[in-house]
Amino acid sequence: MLLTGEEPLLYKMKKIQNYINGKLISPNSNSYINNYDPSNGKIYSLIPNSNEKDVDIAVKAAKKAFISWSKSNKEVRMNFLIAMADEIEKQKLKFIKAESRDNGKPEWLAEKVDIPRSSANLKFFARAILHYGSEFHETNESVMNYTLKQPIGVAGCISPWNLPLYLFTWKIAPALATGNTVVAKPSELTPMTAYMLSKICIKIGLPKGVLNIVHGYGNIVGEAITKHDDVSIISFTGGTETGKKIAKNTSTLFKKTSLELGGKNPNIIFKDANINLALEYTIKASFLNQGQICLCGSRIFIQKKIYNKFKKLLIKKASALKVGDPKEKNNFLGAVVSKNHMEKILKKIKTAKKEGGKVLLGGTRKFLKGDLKNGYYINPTIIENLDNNSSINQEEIFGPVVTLMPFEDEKEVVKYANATKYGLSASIFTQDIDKAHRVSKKIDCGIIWINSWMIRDLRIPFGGMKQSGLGREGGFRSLDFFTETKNVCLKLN
Ligand code: TXE
Repeated sequence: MLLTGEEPLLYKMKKIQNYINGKLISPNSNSYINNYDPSNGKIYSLIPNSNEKDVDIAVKAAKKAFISWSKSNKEVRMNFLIAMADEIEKQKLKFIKAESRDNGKPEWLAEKVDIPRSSANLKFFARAILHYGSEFHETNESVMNYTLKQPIGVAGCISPWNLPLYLFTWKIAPALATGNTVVAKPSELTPMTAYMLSKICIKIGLPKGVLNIVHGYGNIVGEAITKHDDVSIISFTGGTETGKKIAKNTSTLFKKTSLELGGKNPNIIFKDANINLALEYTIKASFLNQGQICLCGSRIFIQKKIYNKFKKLLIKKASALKVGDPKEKNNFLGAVVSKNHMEKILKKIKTAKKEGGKVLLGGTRKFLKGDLKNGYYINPTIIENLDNNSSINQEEIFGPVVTLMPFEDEKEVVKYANATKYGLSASIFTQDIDKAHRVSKKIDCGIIWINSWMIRDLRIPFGGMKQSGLGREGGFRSLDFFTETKNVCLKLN
């Protein structure tokens, strides 16, 4: 819904601003989008409804800033990124509360994961740039080659709502560290912490135009960034359907593009697994962040011999999870990100039932009392009796909903695991290490965890196969992505 400026209550509300050319400014349209607090369904701030003109101004500023930023000493770039991270850490309480309010996630989760990872991303790439080398090839006694890794220009960084500042910094940090300038767009559902970061950039004196943050709708602002002639490189994380649209726009303009998209990840429990360990990780992989992580293990395959036992234990453990006020420490799940998203998840559960699914736990919206009565809460949901080919097992739900499926043996589970259009991640639980390696080799996905889930080392290649994405980021790969490779051949005469 757009705000026209007429509504008296909303008129006074906190307005987020774009950060362009070193300044906080209103959008060209002077219109705003309502920003909802998912915990209570109320509007609590306003987001710039920016358009192509705002993007163009931001790109021009970034293009100008590129002239000096691309030539700046890498220690200078490192120091700015570290200063950003230090400020996030200093203001961490404010950031934790803001992230939770904007997204609906529990505050304890923002404190444990989102905010520390955001500053860690900035520091990691700040330091990585100091250790980034390039290749040298000696062809023969008189011929040698050296490879330059040069900044490209203006990078477009488009990030989603599930891990807002975490994924925003995951993109802007390597882009800036390598000497590019950036036009970034956070999700219109969770713009607040990126806005707070823009204030930090002003505080630490980041040169104007180096980072620009344009808020607004994806199909307007996001699309304008991907289509702009002067944006040479795009890094995107979000849904597969959006990824397809972006790929269309960037491929005809030959822009370097990295896409981190959705997943329908298998979580495989063999009969010889350490059951307690498998249970502990399965609970997290199913319901952490309300199941809104691309790496969540939403298809749980359990070997037939332990199917009933594991199912019972999982239901018991999941039914003990509390859903409610994100501010409450004991709540494992908060609210899902938006009303639309909640309705989409509930609709998928309905479809699952129509397709013959038996709901073993949850399956419903949870209504809280008092001020939170209109919040977007969904009970942890476990469904069985669905074929791997059913739409529920093929489409990403991105909510606290998992399905259980029995399997006979290794061969069968590998077949099931690979039978989706996605290929992002998988978890394998077994105490037979040979089997774990064998199965890892056969599963078509970019990231595999053995006896664990979502342990992240920022140096590893991160990304998906098939429709889960294009390219890998992480460590020096991110620095490779944000640079152009140029070989220089020298012949000594
Ligand atoms: O994400 P979108 P949505 C999945 C999840 C979810 C589905 C849709 O299944 O239900 O995607 O979610 C910007 N050009 N994931 O619609 O649209 C948008 O403004 C350029 C998985 O909320 O992909 C936002 O900044 N940009 C996922 C970003 O893209 C566009 C995380 C992501 O939004 C655009 C989120 C366009 N045409 C959702 N349209 C993951 N893999 O982590 C939108 N955007």
